[in-house]
Amino acid sequence: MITHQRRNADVEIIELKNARASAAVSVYGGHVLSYVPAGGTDALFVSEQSLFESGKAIRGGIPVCWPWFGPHPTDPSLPLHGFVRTLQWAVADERDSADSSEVTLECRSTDATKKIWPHDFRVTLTVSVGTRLVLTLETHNLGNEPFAVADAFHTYFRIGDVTRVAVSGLAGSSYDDRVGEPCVRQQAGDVTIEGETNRIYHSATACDIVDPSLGRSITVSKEAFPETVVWNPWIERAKAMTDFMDDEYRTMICVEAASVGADSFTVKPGATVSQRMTVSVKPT
Ligand code: TA6
Repeated sequence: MITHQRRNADVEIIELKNARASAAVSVYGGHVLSYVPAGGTDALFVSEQSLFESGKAIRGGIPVCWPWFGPHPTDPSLPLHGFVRTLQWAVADERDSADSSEVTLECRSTDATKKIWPHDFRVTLTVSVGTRLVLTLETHNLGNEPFAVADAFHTYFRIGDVTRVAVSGLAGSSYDDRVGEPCVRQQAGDVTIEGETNRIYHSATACDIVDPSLGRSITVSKEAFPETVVWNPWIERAKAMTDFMDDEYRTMICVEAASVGADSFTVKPGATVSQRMTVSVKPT
């Protein structure tokens, strides 16, 4: 079943529900807010203090960072993580069956987007909800010039206690450490969180978020995303964020499917690039 509701004047929510799972997707931002496998609890975290208003990014769920990740490479006055997470998207298609529900959202270039990024594009996000949550992002170049894109599904996962979680799958990978002086390090063993963490792993391997407090393991796999970003703001940065509660750093971890830095990609005129992230949850 697929139903539409309005949270407020800016934010329309699509609820998808079938025998396998339920989910909620905001048309504003093209943003997945919730994924609950049947009999389980939400795999995604959304801050209780998140704003749901035009011009502000939703804090939690799955923000789409596009067409750049982090600060704009040359103009720091432009928004962090690109601009599609604060655009109104449109519903392009919906499909529903007993075991799977799917919605496709799209956003296109407008005069306003061309003022900050001078390209003609169409981006589609297909959210497929069933035994797994599958997000497919397609970047279409509708213009006459190639353009470069860096992007990410900046996924906030709900966890029981960040100090007890281990992220496996990244051992041996090198990463850019973004806390303190930027440097490159090598991951030894599982990733555990003991302080502010902001790392870009050069690894496309699937990761497991092993969470003994909630008794589950969440697998994140990706196609055409060469990097995995792991982020937790920890105590001081959590306090500094006005749309995030001081103690919420304990119950979230971002494990992001990303294509950034040297792995930004070029889309030729008329071409489409497709990328995918799959999330599955199993009890442990
Ligand atoms: O992915 C990690 C990161 O780039 C951090 O540097 C951090 O600030 C975060 O994303 C959240 O960014 P936002 O713009 O949503 O506050």
